Amino acid sequence: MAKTIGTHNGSFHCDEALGLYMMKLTEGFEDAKIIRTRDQAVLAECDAVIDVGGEYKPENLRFDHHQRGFLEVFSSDYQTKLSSAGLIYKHFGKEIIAKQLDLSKENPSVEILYQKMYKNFVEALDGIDNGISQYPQDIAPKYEEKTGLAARVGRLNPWWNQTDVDIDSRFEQAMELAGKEFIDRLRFLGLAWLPARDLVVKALDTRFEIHNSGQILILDSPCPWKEHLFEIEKEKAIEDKPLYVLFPDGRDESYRIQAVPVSPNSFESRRPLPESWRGYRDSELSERSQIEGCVFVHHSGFIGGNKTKDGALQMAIKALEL
Ligand SMILES: *[C@@H]1O[C@H](CO)[C@@H](O)[C@H](O)[C@H]1NC(C)=O
Ligand SMILES: *[C@@H]1O[C@H](CO)[C@@H](O)[C@H](O)[C@H]1NC(C)=O
Ligand SMILES: CC(=O)N[C@H]1CO[C@H](CO)[C@@H](O)[C@@H]1O
Repeated sequence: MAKTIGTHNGSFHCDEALGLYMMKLTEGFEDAKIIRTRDQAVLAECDAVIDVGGEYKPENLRFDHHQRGFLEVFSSDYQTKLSSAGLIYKHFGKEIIAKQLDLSKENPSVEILYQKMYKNFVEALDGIDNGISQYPQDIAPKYEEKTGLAARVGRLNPWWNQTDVDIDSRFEQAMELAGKEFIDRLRFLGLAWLPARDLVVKALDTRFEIHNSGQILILDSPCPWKEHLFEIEKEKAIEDKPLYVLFPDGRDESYRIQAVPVSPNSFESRRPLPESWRGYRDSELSERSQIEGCVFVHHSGFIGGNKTKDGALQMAIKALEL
C-alpha cells in the first residue's frame, strides 16, 4: 500500500511545498499519497506529517515547526530557525543528494553539497517563512524583489476573489516548481561547481612554475573558482596568497586576468590591476602598460584581458611588480 504524507489544507507556502517534494525523493515515499487536511484524526493515520500537527518528532516522521518552543536550526553555524523545508532537508538532505547525483552516502562530496545547498538554497526559504529579515537592520531596500522562489510559490495560491480554483492541484504545481529549482541547483552544484575545485587545486599546485611569487594562478578553463580558492587557502594555510587568476576567455586565444577579491562575494580586490591601466582599451592600453595585445582593463581594475595567454601573464607580472 502506498504511504501517505499529511500536510495542512488551505493556502500554502514554499516551505511545505518543497518539504513534501523532498520527502517524496526519499526511500519508500516515492509513490506516497499527499493528504491535505487539518483533521487531527486523519493526520494521525499518515506515515509522515509536514508543516501541521504541532509536533517535531523525527523518529515518528512528525515535522511541524509552528509550535511554541520550536528553536531548531540547521547546525551550530546557523541562527536561522528552520521551516518545514529546512527540517526535511536537515533529516533527509544527504540521502536525497546521494541518490540524485548517484553517489554513495559516504562520498565526501555529499557532505560538501549538503552544506552548500543549505547555505545557497534552503536557508533563504527558512528565513522567509519565519519572517526573518535578510538584513541586520531594517534598511529600506532601493528596489523591490518579488521574483524569488518563495514569492512565486505564494502567487500560485488563489487570489482573494477567485473561488473556482482547485487549490490541491495548485499545491501540486507549487511542489513541482520548488522541487525543480531545488534539483536544478543541486545538479549545478554537484556537476559544475564542485568539479571546478579540481581546476583550482591544479592551479595552486603548479603556481610556482608560473611565477616565482606563487601569486599568479592559471586555470585551464573559466569556472566558478572564488569560493574554492578561499576554502583551499584556509585548509592549506597558504600565506603568499594569489593575487591574479588567469583563464582562457573561451571564445578565441585570448585570456582574462582577474584580480582575486578580498572575499568570495566582494567587489574589492586584494590588489586591483594598476590604476594607470584602468578604463583603457586596445592600443592605448598597450601603450600605457608597455604590453602588446592588451584588450581592456575594467575601470575598477578587477578584470582585464589580453589576446594571448602570454600577454595576460605579462600583465599579471607587471601588475605584481608595480
Ligand atoms: C480544511 O479541511 C477541514 C477538514 O478536513 C475543513 O473543515 C476545512 O474547511 C478545510 N479548510 C480549507 C481552508 O480548505
Ligand atoms: C475580483 O473582483 C473585482 C471587483 O469585484 C473584479 O473586477 C474582478 O474581475 C474579480 N476577479 C476575478 C478573477 O473574479
Ligand atoms: C606580452 C604579450 O605576449 N602580449 C600579447 C597579447 O596579445 C597579442 C595579440 O595576440 C600578442 O601579439 C601579444 O604578444
